Amino acid sequence: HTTYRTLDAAGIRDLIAGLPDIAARLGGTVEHWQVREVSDGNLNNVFIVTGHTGEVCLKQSLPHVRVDPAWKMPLDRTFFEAEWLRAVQPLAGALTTEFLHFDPVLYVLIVESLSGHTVLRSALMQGVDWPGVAPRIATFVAHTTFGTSLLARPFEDVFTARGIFCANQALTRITLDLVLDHPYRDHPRNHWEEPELTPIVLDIRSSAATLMAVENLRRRFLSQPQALLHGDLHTGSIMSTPDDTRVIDGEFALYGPIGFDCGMFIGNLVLHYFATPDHAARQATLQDIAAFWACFQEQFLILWNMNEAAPAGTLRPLAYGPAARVAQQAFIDEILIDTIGFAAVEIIRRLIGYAHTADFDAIADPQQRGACRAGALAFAYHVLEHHAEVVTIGDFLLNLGERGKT
Ligand code: SR1
Ligand code: MG
Repeated sequence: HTTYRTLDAAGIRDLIAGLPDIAARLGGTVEHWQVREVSDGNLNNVFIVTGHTGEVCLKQSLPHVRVDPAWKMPLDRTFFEAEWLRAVQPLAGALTTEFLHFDPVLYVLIVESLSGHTVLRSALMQGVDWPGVAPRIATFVAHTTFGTSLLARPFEDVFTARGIFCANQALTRITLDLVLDHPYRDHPRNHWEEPELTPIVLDIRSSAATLMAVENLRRRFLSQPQALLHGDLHTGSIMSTPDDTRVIDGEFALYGPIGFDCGMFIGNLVLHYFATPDHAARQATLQDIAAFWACFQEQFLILWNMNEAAPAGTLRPLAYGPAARVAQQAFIDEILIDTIGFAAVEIIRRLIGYAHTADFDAIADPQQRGACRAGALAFAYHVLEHHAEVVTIGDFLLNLGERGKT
């Protein structure tokens, strides 16, 4: 293939017919391969290709945002997703999908298919209670962030990786604008249905404390390259069964503050919390958030203290004992402060920005839907307004639990 073209089913069969390993995985002959489009996200075309003995998932970048052809976009996002998968797979193992192939002309990425799994957001909306998911995501974030940081790698390796992901500028720009800028000003890409959100939006935009918290978060987003992040770790980027959880869609990967990935995940659990009137489901979500944070910090610290395993040239601990533990905990506490801030901006942008989520769509009554969305927005506003104060995950959950009662 010498030039890019957007593939249809015939083009996909043709491409795979020329890839012996993938063709063998599918089994049978090319004319029997079934190609089913399952595009769901905002950016790319996604297909499941099924053969006699196997199945793969094929993703192709478009020269524009999939849901808005007028919004032009470079094609390179599947390249960054392929690089992200190659970087995190040795660290996360079966917590992500198997990389199979990348075509640098067609910008096609082929990965293991997960057709037996459900997108976590949809599963949560169907009312599942899968307590294993949050600890697995915590394991994923702890291992991938620690393992790509200066704590685990010589700076030469980290700087090289940063050089690759620094070029993921189109998608970093999307995050900066859609998550950390547009919701805080009058911008044509913002939208919301319910009038009860409007006074809260106006309060947010006129609160100096809130706006300064957002300014601080966006400086940190761009200037704290602590580790390789997934960059878009919402519940639509996770596929799961009760026992097996995979993180997918790493196209927004960048080096950034570790709390960004933690915050995106927690922010989306909070959206689910407010979208679920059921008391037991809300309690389960509070437990998921608590379990995520406890598991993340425990595993990150275990990895940090496995000094013998760290290769020479990394920032291995020089000091041991209680004072060193206090310093490590201070690093974790800083991640928590980022996490809580990024969770709040994620909640806000999903309610009043460009890209909303489906969580609240299940509420049929418009008044109840509006009240639930307003509850989530008011909570995120409160979190940002008080972001300069010292926070613990306990305070965050207590506040969430109190607001969830109304
Ligand atoms: C134009 S892309 C909008 C959103 O979809 C992606 O999944 C990211 O969350 C992005 O912010
Ligand atoms: Mg995505």
